[in-house]
Amino acid sequence: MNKRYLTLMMAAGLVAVAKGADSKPNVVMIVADDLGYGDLECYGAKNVKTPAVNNLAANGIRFTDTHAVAATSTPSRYSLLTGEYPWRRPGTDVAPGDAGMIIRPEQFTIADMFRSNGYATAAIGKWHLGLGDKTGTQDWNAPLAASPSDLGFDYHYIMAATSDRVPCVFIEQGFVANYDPTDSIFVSYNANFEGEPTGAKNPELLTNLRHSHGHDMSIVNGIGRIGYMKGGGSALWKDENIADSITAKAVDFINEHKDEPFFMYFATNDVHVPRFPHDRFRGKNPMGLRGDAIVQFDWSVDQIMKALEKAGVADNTIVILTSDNGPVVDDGYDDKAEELLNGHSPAGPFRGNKYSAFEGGTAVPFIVSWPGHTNPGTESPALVSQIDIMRSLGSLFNARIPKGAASDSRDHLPTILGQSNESRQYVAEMASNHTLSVRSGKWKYIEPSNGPKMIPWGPKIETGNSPEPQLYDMSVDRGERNNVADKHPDIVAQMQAYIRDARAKH
Ligand code: NG6
Ligand code: CA
Repeated sequence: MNKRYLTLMMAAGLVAVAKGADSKPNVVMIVADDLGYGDLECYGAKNVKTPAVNNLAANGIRFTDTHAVAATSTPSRYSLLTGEYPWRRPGTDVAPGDAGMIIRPEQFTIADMFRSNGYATAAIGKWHLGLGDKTGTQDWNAPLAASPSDLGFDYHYIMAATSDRVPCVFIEQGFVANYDPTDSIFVSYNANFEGEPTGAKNPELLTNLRHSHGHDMSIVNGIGRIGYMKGGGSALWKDENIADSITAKAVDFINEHKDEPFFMYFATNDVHVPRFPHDRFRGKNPMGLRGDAIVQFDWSVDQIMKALEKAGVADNTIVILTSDNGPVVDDGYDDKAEELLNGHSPAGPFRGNKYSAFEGGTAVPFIVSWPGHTNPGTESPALVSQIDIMRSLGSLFNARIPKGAASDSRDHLPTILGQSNESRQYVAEMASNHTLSVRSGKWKYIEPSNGPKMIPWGPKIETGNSPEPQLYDMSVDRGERNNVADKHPDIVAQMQAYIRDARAKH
């Protein structure tokens, strides 16, 4: 088929995907943090308004069965950005703020894929995949030895880990943003620095938020953190301004690259703890700070959509909105998230939350919009895994991916663009204790694992652990209440075989 003919057919809506043609739409991937399947109005949330996200869903496809690869951030993001399951690389569990860079510079990432196809690329917001060479060896007062610049990102403005972990500064192009030469930065995850207060010893200095569990080490902006840091001066972030800072950088990136194809990974801090949104988002819902953080997230989405519109590129931009793992209510700060739920179910119909092997651990919102290509206001029941995002997007422009890279990712572009409801045959999900679960067709299988029934360190979350194999029929039991493993030994065997295969080195 010649190109002109293909273009004509596309214009007529006859061919929705321009495979092999010069199809280079911009891609904006918005990844929220700990935002649950039930946390958005368009996914049934009643206590909080999310008009910008609703609007995105109204213009695109709302998926009802999409999964992050893992129930915590680092392994989930590792998979999203590399197309490789996290258990293939040791050290992909929740990373401290002084972790060495987990994705190695020689690895081919989703950013390398876009960049090698002529895209400008950016990572803005939460990183949580390590920086520099080796854990604990970074000099935060000089350019870092390794950063997202080595992973295919032309531009980055990121938090090293999470907002509850030191260092509490942004890193821009491999160096502390707004570096304050009068106040050198030191970071340790082993010991405090002499004379520095901690949340444990100086609770009177916790003027903005108190911890409920953990988070009692260094105090920055009146909030206790995980890890110790000293210095930072004017480079230290203020939690209430994080959404403003990262959104402004995202809008700048859009404006600066509107005349060329761009890929932007926009990873919000919302709605991770410490939840401390800007005053202007407060008190707009009955759920307190967690609800306010959802409102703030929606505002960021709105700003990005407006910026795309204003730059004249909205029609040529695929926007994907999702989350890195399931929700959590009390994740270590006394923000009254649990007391103020007012009937809200952060994980929607699912059992378990973040960390869990139950569906609430990895079931995430997933919305895809590409004006003129995605059918407005549709819903897709297809079973989708974030592991496939890399190769599916690469398929837009027939990306060449080196042998061995993105080895677990598969091209499901027609499903992601809503042209097909074809599901991934098997979707693997990893709980925080590395228990693997599999979804396939109507089945959900959780492999046997020892360990406590509840998360032992604070959050009130069911782990999904059981020494017995668990099998649930999701077509009638979305809440995973009725274990039917005994009745279907053949399905159990098939699921176990898949896990053995997926876990094996290849
Ligand atoms: C836990 C933290 C939790 C959160 C999580 C990582 C404690 C007691 N809890 O260890 O607050 O930071 O790690 O969350 O320290 S994630 O979404 O980035 O994976
Ligand atoms: Ca997370």
